[in-house]
Amino acid sequence: MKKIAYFKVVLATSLVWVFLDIFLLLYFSECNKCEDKDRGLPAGDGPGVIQKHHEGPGEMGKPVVVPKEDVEKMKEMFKINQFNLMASEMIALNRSLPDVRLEGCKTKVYPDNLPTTSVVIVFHNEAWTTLLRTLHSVINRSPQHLLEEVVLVDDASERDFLKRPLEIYVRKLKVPVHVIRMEQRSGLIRARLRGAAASKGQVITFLDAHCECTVGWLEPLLARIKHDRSTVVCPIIDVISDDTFEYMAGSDMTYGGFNWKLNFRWYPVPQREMDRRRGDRTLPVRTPTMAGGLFSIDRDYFQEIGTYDAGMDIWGGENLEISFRIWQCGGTLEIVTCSHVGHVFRKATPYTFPGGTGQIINKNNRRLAEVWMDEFKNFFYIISPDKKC
Ligand SMILES: [Mn+2]
Repeated sequence: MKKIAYFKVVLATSLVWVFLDIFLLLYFSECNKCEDKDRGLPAGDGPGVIQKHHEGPGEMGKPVVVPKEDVEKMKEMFKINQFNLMASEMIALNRSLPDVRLEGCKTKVYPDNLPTTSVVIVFHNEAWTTLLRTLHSVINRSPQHLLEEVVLVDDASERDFLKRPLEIYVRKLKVPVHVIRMEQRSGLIRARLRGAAASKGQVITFLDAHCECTVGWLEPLLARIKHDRSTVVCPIIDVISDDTFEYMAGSDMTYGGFNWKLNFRWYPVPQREMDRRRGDRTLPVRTPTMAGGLFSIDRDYFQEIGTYDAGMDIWGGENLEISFRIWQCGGTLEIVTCSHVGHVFRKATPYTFPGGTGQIINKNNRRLAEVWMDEFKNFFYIISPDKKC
């Protein structure tokens, strides 16, 4: 009889523990308390997020397949950042990527004494996982002695996880990461200028907040600037799918141009530029304009050319403005084909601007035309007669 009583006590205690475990599991696995606006922040930063073994979703840049039962939820979450946030949350913050460089790039040797760079990243309501994946890829794929620091500039985000949780997270990283806050929504240009002013590397590298740097991305950029500090350099921008987060190599056969509406456009690299490089595709391409999100520039040269047009608002036109400025102030703008950085291209902007996007881009483009285009500005006004004030 004593044995049975003993057994009952053991069973009862075990059951209590089992129920407690189930309760804890259910409580923490369901994110009951998450508000919609805080989506994008994973439940923790434990081992599931930083992966050591590269077997999880999205590794080697593979597309992520969302389970059928989650498709409706996935579509809802897509609206928050205009990319597949659910897929992004499934991928490790330090996922592996393929080496997409041309064979000739993999064996290039760069000088030891390259200038150091500060990486400046502006964000506004960015998702936790895309921002942190950008950061980890910068830190993990840059030689530490070349990376002075990372400066994150928060352009007045409203999401709580981008406040203190972000500051706590970046403290444990092996590279100094500073978080700077704009007091009010200031736009890309003024936020970048603030980040640049707060940084100290000889080179300033601007990146978007949803990028992934690949192996060997930094050295070829810095080598060009060391060779000639009036050279402003862009990597090849690879495409990270906004639907699946698949990593797709960009082409070294396109460069930046513009149309007379002053929209940035990609065009095939012309034969004269192929000839100038004697057909060697691993050599940098001179490009008329840059896409804008990703480039490196010598700090002093940036000052000499007068930085950006700080009168431009929010976003749009600033990439052509700085392109025209570089060429007309005696500099050179290049796409360094041995440097690859991925960027999540979106079909729609998730950002809202006071007065609407159209109005802001028109204003910025008018400034661009009036300052840098002399009589060529007339093409712009003929194509877009409503833009003239
Ligand atoms: Mn972007």
